[in-house]
Amino acid sequence: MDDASHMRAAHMRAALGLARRGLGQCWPNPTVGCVIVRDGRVVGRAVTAPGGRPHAEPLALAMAGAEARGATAYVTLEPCCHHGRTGPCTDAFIAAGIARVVVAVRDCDPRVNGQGVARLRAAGVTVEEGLLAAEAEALNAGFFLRIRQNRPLVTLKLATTLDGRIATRAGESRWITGEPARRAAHALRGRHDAVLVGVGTVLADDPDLTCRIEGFRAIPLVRVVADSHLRTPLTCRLVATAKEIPTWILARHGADRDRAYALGHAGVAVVTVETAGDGAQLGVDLPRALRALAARGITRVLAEGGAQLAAALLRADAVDRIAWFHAPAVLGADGWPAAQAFGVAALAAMPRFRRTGAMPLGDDMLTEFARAA
Ligand code: AOF
Ligand code: ZN
Repeated sequence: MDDASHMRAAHMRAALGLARRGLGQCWPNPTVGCVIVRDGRVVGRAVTAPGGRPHAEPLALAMAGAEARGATAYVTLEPCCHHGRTGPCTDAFIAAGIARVVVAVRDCDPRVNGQGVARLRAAGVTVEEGLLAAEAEALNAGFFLRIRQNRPLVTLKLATTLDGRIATRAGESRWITGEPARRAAHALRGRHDAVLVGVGTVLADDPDLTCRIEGFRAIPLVRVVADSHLRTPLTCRLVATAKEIPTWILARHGADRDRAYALGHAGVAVVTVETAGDGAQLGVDLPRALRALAARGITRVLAEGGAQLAAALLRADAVDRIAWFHAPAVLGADGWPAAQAFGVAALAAMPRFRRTGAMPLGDDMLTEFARAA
């Protein structure tokens, strides 16, 4: 690589770093980073605002002011060309006199999908595509899945012993991993749109499911419970705080109406999901439940347990990534497993993943995986 391409990659990497800050906060929109460079100097930089608007480009342009004329803009996603609540980003670039736009990946939203690039070129702007495309694709994997497959990205979080246990035989589980790992788990919540648990976890732990890192999030994390028969107690913490923090329950079609009404009155959104055939262990058909979440705009879900939910997601081939926190401890076979049985007989049918990262956290480890291609 020559100096110029090093600099271009560095600017795009900076734009990706900005975009990363928006993870968990921009749904239903993607999080986009934009860096504007004039004569080798960064004159504007921005990320999509919380809630998904304004887009990154007008924010970066506002920072650059008159210096945008003749400058190069690095964007992690193709600029939009549709008329949303504000004008198209392509037109904002053109009006500001941006000379060159470097795009990491195209926006698969059918309103854009190549038309943003075409519009810029038609206006005489030089457009270059594909710089750090794989990184940009992975960063917005949740948004791309929502648009292309009508489902969000699912990250399964597991916190276990070395032998994959999550509680003693008496059900004691606090705490298997140490403080640094638990903080990292909260940061993980911070980068997802929603956290998903099975009703068994609500009944056993009465969790808050919030991101308890001060200042990490500008919009609240949506809390979702898979609860086919509406067994979530009206007195649990999730319901008690549902008016302040978005709380959704995924229930079977035909679940008790009075309970649905009472939960709704408490501020919970009860989302009913049709059940079909092998609607599986939780009674909620998970692929359909995930589609229901995507329809509401969710792009990134962190599934936190329990063992039934983990098994049902794995069986449905719905796990895209795994964040595995493991402590240097062993519980043995009478400890509770991280995933219930889900009927794998042949190794060929076993869900497989590839390792994408590993990080020590005190005595614990976080190992990250993505679906094997
Ligand atoms: C950009 N820059 O920062 C983002 C973009 O509802 P609207 O009008 O906000 O449009 C949403 C669409 O805009 C979304 O589906 C995606 O195609 C694009 N998001 N585009 O130029 C941004 N967040
Ligand atoms: Zn835009």
